[in-house]
Amino acid sequence: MDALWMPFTANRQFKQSPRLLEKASGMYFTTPEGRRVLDGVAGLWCVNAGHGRPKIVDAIQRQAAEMDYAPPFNMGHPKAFELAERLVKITPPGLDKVFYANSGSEAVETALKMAIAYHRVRGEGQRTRLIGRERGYHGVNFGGISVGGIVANRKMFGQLLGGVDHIRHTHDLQRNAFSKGQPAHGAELADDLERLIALHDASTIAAVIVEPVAGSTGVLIPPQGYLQRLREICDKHGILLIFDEVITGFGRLGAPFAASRFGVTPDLMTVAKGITNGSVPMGAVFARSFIHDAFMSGPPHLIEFFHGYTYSGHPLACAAGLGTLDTYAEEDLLTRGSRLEGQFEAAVHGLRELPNVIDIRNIGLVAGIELEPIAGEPGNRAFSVFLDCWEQGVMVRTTGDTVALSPPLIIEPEEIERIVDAVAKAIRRAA
Ligand code: PXG
Ligand code: PLP
Repeated sequence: MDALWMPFTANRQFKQSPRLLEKASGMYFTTPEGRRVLDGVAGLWCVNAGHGRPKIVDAIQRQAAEMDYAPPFNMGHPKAFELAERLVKITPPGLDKVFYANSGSEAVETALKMAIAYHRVRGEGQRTRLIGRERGYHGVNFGGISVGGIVANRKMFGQLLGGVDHIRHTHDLQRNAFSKGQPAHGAELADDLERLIALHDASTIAAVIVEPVAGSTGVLIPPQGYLQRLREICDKHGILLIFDEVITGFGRLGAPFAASRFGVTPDLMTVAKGITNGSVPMGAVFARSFIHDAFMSGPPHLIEFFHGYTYSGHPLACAAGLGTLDTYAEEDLLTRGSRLEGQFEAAVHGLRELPNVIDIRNIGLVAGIELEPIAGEPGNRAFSVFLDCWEQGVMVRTTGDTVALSPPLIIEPEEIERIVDAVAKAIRRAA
């Protein structure tokens, strides 16, 4: 195991008692020892249609045999266009243009650059400042960690991007603990953007980026009216609003996108993960036409946007994306979460009386169960819940002292009960 330096992992601890996964089908992983593990997190919030779906597998296999690779600059291949057409049919109206990347992190970098360049092509080149939010996660590249607000992801890496500021996060245990769905309090926290506008002046600000529901930081649901208010403030000041929907996209909230669920349309939207059901790396930025069109003003033979990746719109990813959209459509998966939400909500809120549970948050098919940290050992209580669940054959995710659930959208009611039961047993044992 020596050669591999594992990402976001306590390498030495892992290598002492490795947790290996070898196969996956439907709701289950199988370990090399043949143990089945129920997937309570859709892999890493990405396998929304469950594992090993035949249409996706088949599409990837056929594409690999037919054409492995095609250069994306000054060339095209039919599936890249076809997938873009299919995608804009399910995005909220107005988000009509697709730019491909290969991960959520790359989608974020792409969106941030697009926002700054957009202002510049329309003659407002002084609008370069980017605003993120405390506790935000926007991937791990320099732009993403600069606008991100998770200290461990930032503090080791120097000065980061200049000209970045952050609005306050919306987590408020005092007023909102154990809210079901969107919490009642905190819409006014969006006004924190006005504070930064007063400090920096709107004429210097290119864009604001937020996760509509913050995932990695522990599942923070936006207070009622909060996103609407952010939208209004951005509109008032000519600032672009970017929703990072890498987790919330593709059905997680019981609607195709968070923007659809909350009725707030951003100017740019980043996605990844569920776009190919986690099967082949892919990310994308959806842009409103006015942003795209602003770039199309110079001489037509010149490149309009100096940006792109060797693997933008990779044929295997596009094929996987098409197979994924077919699978979502055939099984109505992009709205299935709304039909299961009631049962899921009741099940997770059933954990409320267990020891050390200080908050439960849920929306669609995502939930966070926040535990009181062990004094002096932040994260350890939740991590022991994770290990205990793993022993019980259930995979959950932890972030800080929050246990996160975000199962594949094909989940059945009995499987919801089984996951929540395992978490309940583990929380009792972690007391
Ligand atoms: N934005 C958001 C909102 C994300 O959730 C990314 C960007 C980056 O995507 P890539 O594909 O570059 O990883 C993400 C990814 C966790 C966890 O601990 C969450 C993510 C990634 C890794 C771990 O919950 N989300
Ligand atoms: N580094 C070097 C030396 C390269 O030539 C390239 C791409 O051509 C890159 C980095 C970027 O790689 P990618 O396009 O896969 O992001």
